[in-house]
Amino acid sequence: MLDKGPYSTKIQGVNGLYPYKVKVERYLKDLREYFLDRQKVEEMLSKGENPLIYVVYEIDREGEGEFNVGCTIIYPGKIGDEYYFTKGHFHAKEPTSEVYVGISGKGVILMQDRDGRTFVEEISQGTIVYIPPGLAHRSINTGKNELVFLAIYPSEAGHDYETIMKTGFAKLVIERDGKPILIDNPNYGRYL
Ligand code: M6P
Ligand code: ZN
Repeated sequence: MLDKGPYSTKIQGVNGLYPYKVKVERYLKDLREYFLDRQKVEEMLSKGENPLIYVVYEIDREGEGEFNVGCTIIYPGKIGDEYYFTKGHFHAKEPTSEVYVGISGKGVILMQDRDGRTFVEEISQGTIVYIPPGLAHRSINTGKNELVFLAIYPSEAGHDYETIMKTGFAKLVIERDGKPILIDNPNYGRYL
């Protein structure tokens, strides 16, 4: 029933959606190239520390005009001063947008265009964030609890992870004096 025709599902807070079709777990090991302090990441991994960073529960669809619906849970935590985040991606099919709805916790949606121009929106319970076509997007948990949000996007959008993996985001969200701030990424574009 989740593959075709109407369905309904329920938001389960930190347990995502039920029913759902796909569950994706991302551990530190899956994000080893993404954090600024790579040395710290390698140190942790070599000690057998491989925390779960985020989980996505999704109902994906196939076919023209369909939407994918997903719920992402990002755990609270930092690598050095850098808050836990999602990988971030452009859509493979450029003219597609996405809508996020904040369920609980607090965080930041970092967006950027292909020239590295940055846009930031805060998210918490009840916030709707619209991500227009052409912007890469990453979600960052700046709070002390899980950040939970819903995502709705065209099922033909696709995920282009490679561009972001190579260049990084132009800005990073780190903690300073107990608060989140945006800084320039010293490594931005390094792998171009
Ligand atoms: C949201 C949506 C999904 C995405 C997920 C995790 O739920 O944007 O498409 O997969 O966040 O983000 P990422 O794929 O960048 O790791
Ligand atoms: Zn997306």
